[in-house]
Amino acid sequence: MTVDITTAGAALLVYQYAAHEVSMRSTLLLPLSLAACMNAGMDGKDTASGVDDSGGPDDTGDTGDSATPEVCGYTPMPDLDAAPDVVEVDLTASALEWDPGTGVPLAAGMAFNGSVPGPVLEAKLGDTVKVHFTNDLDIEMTIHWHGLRVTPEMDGIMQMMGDPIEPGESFEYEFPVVDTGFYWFHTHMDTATTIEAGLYAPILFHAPDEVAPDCDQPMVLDDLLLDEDTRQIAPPDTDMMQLMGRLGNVLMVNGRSDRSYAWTKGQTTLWRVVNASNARYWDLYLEGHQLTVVGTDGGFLAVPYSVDDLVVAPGERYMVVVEASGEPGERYRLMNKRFQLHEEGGDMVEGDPMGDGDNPVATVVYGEGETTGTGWTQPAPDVPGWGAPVENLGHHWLLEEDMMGGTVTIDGATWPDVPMVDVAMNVDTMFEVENASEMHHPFHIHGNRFQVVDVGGEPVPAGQGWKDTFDIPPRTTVTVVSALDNPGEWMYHCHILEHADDGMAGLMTVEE
Ligand SMILES: [Cu+2]
Repeated sequence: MTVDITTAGAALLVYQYAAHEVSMRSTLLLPLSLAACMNAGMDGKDTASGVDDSGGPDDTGDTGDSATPEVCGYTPMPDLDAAPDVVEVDLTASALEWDPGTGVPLAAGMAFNGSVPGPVLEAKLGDTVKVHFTNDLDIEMTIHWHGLRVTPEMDGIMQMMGDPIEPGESFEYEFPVVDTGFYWFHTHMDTATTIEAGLYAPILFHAPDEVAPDCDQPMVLDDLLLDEDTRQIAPPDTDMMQLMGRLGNVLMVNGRSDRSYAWTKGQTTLWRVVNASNARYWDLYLEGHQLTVVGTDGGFLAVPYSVDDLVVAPGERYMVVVEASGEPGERYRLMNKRFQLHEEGGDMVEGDPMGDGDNPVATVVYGEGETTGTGWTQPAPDVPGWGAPVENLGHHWLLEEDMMGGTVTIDGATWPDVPMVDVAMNVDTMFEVENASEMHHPFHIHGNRFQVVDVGGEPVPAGQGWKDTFDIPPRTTVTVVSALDNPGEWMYHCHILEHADDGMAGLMTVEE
């Protein structure tokens, strides 16, 4: 008689998962903040232990085998202020050798508060956020609160702050919470290197009436380009590869290539997805499940919609509800489809180290039993009022490739020579972004929020959400509208980080 190793392995898996299920069941019944405390360390902390759990590639202790699926949840930064309407946190950027799931810690790794992604900055509408930031790295840096309508001085742009934050120095960031939804923060200097190294973290701002779903899970997507032999971050590519968009050869969810998540049939999961990749557009689907988009960059939608797969451009966010319709004991892979970054038949060769196929990026593992869940209804949408172009054209941007210069220009120039755009505050204003190049560019505008109303001559249905980062497909013009309620001087740029670092950026003044 022979022992079926596969079956034995499965039995072990079920046994290990049963232990987790107890804590997960409790999580389902707890208020959000307490659940988050219980789950502390289930998320980012794992990645911070890269040095001690680097057992090498053969150590399958926490690999995609999913021997120990993680309980849903996230780690918020501890609030140091007892006042109910103040969230005060300590934030430090430092060097950290973290393991992306290859078993080899990254010598050039960096992290916020010792984890990748950094811990969640969590607050609610109306709070005041105070961040005591310390730069423990040996490079100058700033932090950008991506998507938040803060003041220019707090926005992490050196020109508006005065000076960057020098090594060893501190900076006090402070801003009111005027937006709800899912955002992220990251460094804003030498971004292709520092965001790649791990300096990014989620921001979760709750609406006052928000009811926690059974599972509230930030999902930070990123890819790393590692040297095949050393498994260290590869040295800079050729200029041409930078120009084409540098795609990585390791795909990570929440800082690891081997995440697995424990689910119970019947639960409602809210995935808060952000793409922190340098250049990669992700196209996600979960085997056997449907994804329902309930929110975009700037909060919840009036009309949620279902998709088979979800394209997320660098810098963009989506809030997605996934009903746990799988079967107890089964596993389902979260897959990424290859996204064509360049136009089909374009003048550039498409090159993705991950190949042409679909790649597994994480696993959902169902425990035994079912739950009816706590039920979840999304908070009221904060709906933009247009749904169509408006009369007043603020600016028409033109994005063009300068192959000779090895760069992508905006209005014929690169930073800091792109002409200033001047517009008036509190006026419904339309902007057109014309992409005359052969590749996609994710366009990010700081300081204000926008609604996409037209893509390539096709009107976008009303009821879509707020956006601060939107894809401009090749040879396409995208029209967005904003009331521009946040005055000041704001940067706008391509969120392909190599493009931004190379000067695909400009400034817009919103006059009071
Ligand atoms: Cu670009």
